[in-house]
Amino acid sequence: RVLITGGLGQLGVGLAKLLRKRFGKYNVILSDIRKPPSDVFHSGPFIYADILDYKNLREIVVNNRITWLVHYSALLSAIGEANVSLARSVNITGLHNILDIAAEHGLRLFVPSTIGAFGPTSPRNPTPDLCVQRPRTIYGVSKVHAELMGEYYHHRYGLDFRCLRYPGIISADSAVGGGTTDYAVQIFHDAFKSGKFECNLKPDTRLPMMYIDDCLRATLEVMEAPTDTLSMRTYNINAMSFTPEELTQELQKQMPELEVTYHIDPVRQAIADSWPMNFDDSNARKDWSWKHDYDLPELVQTMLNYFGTDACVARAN
Ligand code: VAH
Repeated sequence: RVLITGGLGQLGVGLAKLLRKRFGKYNVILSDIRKPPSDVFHSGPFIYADILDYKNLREIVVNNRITWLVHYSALLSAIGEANVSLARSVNITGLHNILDIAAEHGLRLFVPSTIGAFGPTSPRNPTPDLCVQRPRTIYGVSKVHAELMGEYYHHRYGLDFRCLRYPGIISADSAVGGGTTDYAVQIFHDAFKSGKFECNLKPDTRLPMMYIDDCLRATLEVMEAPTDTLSMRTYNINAMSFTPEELTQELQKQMPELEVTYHIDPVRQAIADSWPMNFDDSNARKDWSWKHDYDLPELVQTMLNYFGTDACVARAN
């Protein structure tokens, strides 16, 4: 049985759908500290789980015979900078609880890391799996800590820890919250709503990005990879890198009326300028045959299909 923490964030509901298709509806339990929308509640098992409450977590793992844990609870980059103490307790103390429970009960544990686990002194173009990691956000620092602690528990206690460094994830049917890459999701919502978008990063800010379906498939693939194929426990995964300008141009091929202006958010710009521009994921491609499906044109086409291109063009006129 799989437990997903932080399940009501950008990725949890999509991952639950994928894993339920694979393992059966009642073998994947979604959890969060918020009340789920009714459609989520009725789509499969949901329970309240607070990763800061060790006893609550242990009860859930034992009573539901959990064998895999996907740990999605975290405060992301920009929101973490606005609340460092909460980010530290959720992203670090919460992670410690998860590690102890996973080791104690022999769970297979997936914890996502991020392009944000690198900093201004990391090589940025491209950024390899193994290099200097001195991130400048509490989010990045907490994710480097998660990588190091997960690998320590793997080598010291035999914990089956698996970790992927996600690029900025683009999704149509889930809201984003508190990230630096969120502009690349918001542009679609605003293009559909009003035909106008105000971007909070500079037009030439290049960041690694990935469509959500690729991200969730990579997560399932690495969780199912035979242990002896994993030469590492933490892998970069990559699909594409683009700038707001390139994304806008691709979008305007289908929506020429789309108007994009720029109003830079200095906090998010400073974070983006410290992150990788291109990700080297050759180890993931070598060890467990990682391959992305969505490049920029496919991403834009898929997102527009979701929002309904005709409606977009009509509204943008
Ligand atoms: C953020 N979307 O911007 C998240 C993610 C790689 C970016 O971690 O903080």
